[in-house]
Amino acid sequence: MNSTKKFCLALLILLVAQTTFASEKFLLSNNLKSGVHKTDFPKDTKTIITDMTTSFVTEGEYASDAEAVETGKDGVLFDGNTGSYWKSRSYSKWGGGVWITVNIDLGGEYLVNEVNVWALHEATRDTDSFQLLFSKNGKDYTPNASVEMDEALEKKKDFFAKMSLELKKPVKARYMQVRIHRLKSAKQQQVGEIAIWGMKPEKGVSYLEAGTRPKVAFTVENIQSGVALIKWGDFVKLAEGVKGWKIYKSKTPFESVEQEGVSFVKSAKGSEKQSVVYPFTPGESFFFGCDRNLS
Ligand SMILES: [Ca+2]
Repeated sequence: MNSTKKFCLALLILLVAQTTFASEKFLLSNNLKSGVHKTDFPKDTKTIITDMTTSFVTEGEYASDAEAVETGKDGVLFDGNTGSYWKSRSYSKWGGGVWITVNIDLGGEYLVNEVNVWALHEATRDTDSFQLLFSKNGKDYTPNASVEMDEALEKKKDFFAKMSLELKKPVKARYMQVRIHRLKSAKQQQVGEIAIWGMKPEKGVSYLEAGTRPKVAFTVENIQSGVALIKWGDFVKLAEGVKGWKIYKSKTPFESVEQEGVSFVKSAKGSEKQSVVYPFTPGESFFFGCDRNLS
């Protein structure tokens, strides 16, 4: 096994026959609309005014910190000020909850291709990541992607860092959820602004739908002759409800486990983050696939 390749597949993805990559980007979250505070968005930002409404999630595992809900009311997360004005931030209780979770209803279906969150990046007040989920009905949310705070950025007083999640494939959706997670070692998080970007979907084009789960992202490395280590640990944040993992192999690249030449290698428990596969003949090349088991 001289070379192995990162490879992803998911049977669910096969339902998507065609995907258009949206290059155009319009602000969908009305951040320029209120004009109450100094806006940090250029005045000529390309914008589509939407009927967006938002609400904090206040129950369940991802419930927002109560003080963040209180300070975040009146739409301060979408008012155009990314953090310089203290009344334009949602800030959690000192030592309080780790989540600020917001449901967003765009008021109609749009093709979403980027989400930004501005959060304070200081020694004791910091955010480590946010997750983006989409929903078809405004109730059940499917994780799509997540992004971490860039740790290369220097922590500075009053510095609101921009975390940017650009979707590899835009998603056609009306409902979405943004879950912003406090850095565990920090005492508080402060979020200045959320921005949603995208465009109007074109008629007759098939897009990735809100309920579609993302492909499993994983890596493959040779750890010794004929033995490979497959790791999907970075993907677990997006693996809600996964009961187990299945690994497949083939001598040729594949998009579906039903393709000729693809064979099942092994399964792993839902709680596992990696698996060792062997034995393979040294010198031969294989392609691997990793899928999730939801039932
Ligand atoms: Ca704001």
